[in-house]
Amino acid sequence: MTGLRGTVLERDGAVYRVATPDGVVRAVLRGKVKRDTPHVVVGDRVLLDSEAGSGEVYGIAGVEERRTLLERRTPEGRGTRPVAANIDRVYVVSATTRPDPIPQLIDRLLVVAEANHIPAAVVLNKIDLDPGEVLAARFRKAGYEVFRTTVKSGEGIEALRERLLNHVSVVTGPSGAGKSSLLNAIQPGLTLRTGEISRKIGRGTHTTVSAVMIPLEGGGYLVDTPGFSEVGVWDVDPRHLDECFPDMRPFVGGCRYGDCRHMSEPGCAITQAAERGVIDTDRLESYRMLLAELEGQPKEWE
Ligand SMILES: Nc1nc2c(ncn2[C@@H]2O[C@H](COP(=O)(O)OP(=O)(O)OP(=O)(O)O)[C@@H](O)[C@H]2O)c(=O)[nH]1
Ligand SMILES: [Mg+2]
Ligand SMILES: [Zn+2]
Repeated sequence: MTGLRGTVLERDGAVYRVATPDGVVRAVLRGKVKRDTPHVVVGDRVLLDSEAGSGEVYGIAGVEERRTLLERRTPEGRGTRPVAANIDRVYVVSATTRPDPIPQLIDRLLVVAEANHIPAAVVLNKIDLDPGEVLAARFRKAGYEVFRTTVKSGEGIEALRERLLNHVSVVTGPSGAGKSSLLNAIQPGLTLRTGEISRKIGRGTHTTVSAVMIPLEGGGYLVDTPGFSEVGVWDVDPRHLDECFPDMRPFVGGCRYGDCRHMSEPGCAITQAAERGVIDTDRLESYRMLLAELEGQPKEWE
């Protein structure tokens, strides 16, 4: 006898909310699954026991292999923690102002998506306060799809909603960028909590505390995540970091030395492309910062 299959929407302590063909049910991890997959996350496809136990709570009997996994670094900086599974698109959300955008941070989040082989796009929100055209041009030139939005007038929301349909997408980005506000604007009837921007530090106040997956009217899912205060890259082989930059990709392999790190080596095709203005020097700078970080960080086995 086989049980229900479903998708994890949210976790509340030890209890998971799971969407099944029979509706949303509550479930907890059973012993063996708990040992094999201690961190069941939003987006995980799970198999439930055929019958609910006491209090209408099902047991999670198995977790399907994940197609993709988005991870973040643990606050201690060592090791990673899964955030969401089976995501097929990442939207990096940044405000155009309040809080001030940090292009380098957006680059980092884009690299995390690329490293997980998940296509990524950029959302520049709060265009009612600042049009964000310069920033939009920076990311378009790098090869990313860019959405400019505001929840105040609703400009840009429809274009984003159309792209989200029938996909499993996640929004990520700094606290206060307006991720939850965007989701509320995209999905009528949704009432995710949104927070103020601290006057004192000019940053968001970490209003969203855990990932939650929202079924979209018309098909697809959208995952809201807490804003990151610190984002590291990890599990990326420094030798393949260049491939995580779509604007560098066409030049990878064109350097004089096969093991070129694109720092100051002679005959570097990527440095030359930056000198010609084909690649933004600012983006190359992001690459070099991340490379230094990756090469400096202790490996798992050290
Ligand atoms: N002017 C303006 N303010 C916005 C816009 N979108 C969101 N805000 C405001 O920005 C603040 C932060 O919005 P949230 O949606 O809570 O931001 P968040 O990215 O979910 O933040 P965390 O949950 O902390 O990661 C709130 O006060 C929103 O009202 C917008 O398009 N324009
Ligand atoms: Mg939020
Ligand atoms: Zn090179």
